[in-house]
Amino acid sequence: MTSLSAKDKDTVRAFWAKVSGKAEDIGADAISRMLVVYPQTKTYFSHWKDLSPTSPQARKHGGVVMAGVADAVTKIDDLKGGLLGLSELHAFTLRVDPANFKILSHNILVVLAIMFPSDFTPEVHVAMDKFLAALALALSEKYR
Ligand code: HNI
Repeated sequence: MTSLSAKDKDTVRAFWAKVSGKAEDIGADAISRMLVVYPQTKTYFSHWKDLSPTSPQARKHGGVVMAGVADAVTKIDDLKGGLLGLSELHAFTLRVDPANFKILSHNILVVLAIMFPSDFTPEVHVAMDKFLAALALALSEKYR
């Protein structure tokens, strides 16, 4: 995986500062799309009452996940170290197949492109893609 350059990190921080006020909306749409487009991801949320795109639980979980992304932005210089606890939770307690981290990252990128078409330049696209890939890798750290 290509690592984040100092410039990529600045780009991620600046873009995040612009969009973070909409974090819950971004997360809710990304989770809803993930459940519709990649229905195999529904297995992890079988305890929810409602798995539809308008599910209040999906909305709430979108906010939770994006709070995790916001935290990761502050730990961008050491994602592996900074996210060990969250990795451990997903590996040992939630037992989420790490293939799903890539799927969610893709859905987050799609939503960012739709919600912020003028800010989502190719430069922002590549920096956010690298950041989400590094985040997914850091979350996979505790699996072995
Ligand atoms: Ni994830 C809980 C962050 C990807 C399934 N997840 C959390 C929590 C955070 C979080 C934060 C709450 C932790 C706590 O309670 O202490 N998850 C993230 C981040 C990503 C991610 C930052 C990637 C960008 N999680 C995924 C993926 C899946 C997933 C891809 C499955 C498809 N996560 C879960 C489940 C829970 C969870 C399941 C528990 C939620 C619940 O309602 O029980």
